[in-house]
Amino acid sequence: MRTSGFGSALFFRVSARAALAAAGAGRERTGPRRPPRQGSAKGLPVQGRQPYALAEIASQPDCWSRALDSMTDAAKVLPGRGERVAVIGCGTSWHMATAIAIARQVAGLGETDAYPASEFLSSGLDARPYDTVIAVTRSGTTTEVLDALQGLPRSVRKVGITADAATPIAEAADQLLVLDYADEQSVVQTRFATTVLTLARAHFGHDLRPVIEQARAALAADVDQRMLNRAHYVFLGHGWAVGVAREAALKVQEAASAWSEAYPPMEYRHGPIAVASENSVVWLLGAAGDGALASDIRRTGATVIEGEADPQAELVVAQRVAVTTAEIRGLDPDRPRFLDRSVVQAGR
Ligand code: F1P
Repeated sequence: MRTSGFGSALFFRVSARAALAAAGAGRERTGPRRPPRQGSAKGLPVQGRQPYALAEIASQPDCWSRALDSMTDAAKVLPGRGERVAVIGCGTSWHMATAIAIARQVAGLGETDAYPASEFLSSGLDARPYDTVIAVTRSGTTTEVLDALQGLPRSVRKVGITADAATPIAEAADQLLVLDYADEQSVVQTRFATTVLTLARAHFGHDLRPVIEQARAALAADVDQRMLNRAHYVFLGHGWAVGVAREAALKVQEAASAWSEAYPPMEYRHGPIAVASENSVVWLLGAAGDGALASDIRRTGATVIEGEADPQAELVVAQRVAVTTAEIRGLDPDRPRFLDRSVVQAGR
């Protein structure tokens, strides 16, 4: 086994086979690890405990710091300058893939694309001459992600970023980055996703220390009451924050069963603004948009939130809005309706 100098399994680089051995797992596929069921039925409120998601959201600055401490090892696995890269995932992991791909490309480190893993093979994207394909998957069990990796030629380096090495991603990938310290009990992903993003952004040269401080401040502050329990949420994010905006919208859908959308800011006036009303909250992540956009949106009656922090720190606030809104609505934010930790297709 090739491991990092950390001397622990908290964050390490191993060959795929060694990862399975390190986790004490056999070769057989393991099912998704599920949080203990405490509610009376799917989607019903859970009495007597705080949602796991709240503690997981609050732990993000610590997880991000831990990721920064492990950058030397991460850099051995993450792609170097000039490599042609695709980043794939499903759901939250796809949105993080989008943010990572745009951030890398904008940093001038090489061509980088992002795709939903479910479209990768069917659209013939696997035929493009990628040097490295990175699969982001907290569970390590998502069928579309595993299929996409397994369909690639041997010449393509396959990197898995996961929270659980004792899963099929260990066989499907050539190399793993394991962020088990960022794994979650809640079905709804928060800290795993943002820790992956932290790792990638730091690798691309972003300074994450101020972002960690912004997130700590955001966690210490009260949530703006105007953001809670609204009928309609819109998140606007520019550049790599397009992926963050989509992730914020997904959190609101998953945790709070609320209607949400996400766009690049300058797209919003090209149609979607027609839906906005006094029932809407429109959130410009990282003060996205030109000077006139916010006032154009205000004319619809919508509440406009002009974020001033780094979009990744603002995502922490959006996660809190989603979970708090779920609680107001009597929903269990840890166990959204019809969702499980991962989608494992029948018979696989
Ligand atoms: C991906 C995912 C989650 C989503 C839901 C189903 O999981 O789509 O993002 O919230 O729980 O699974 P993974 O491949 O990152 O484990």
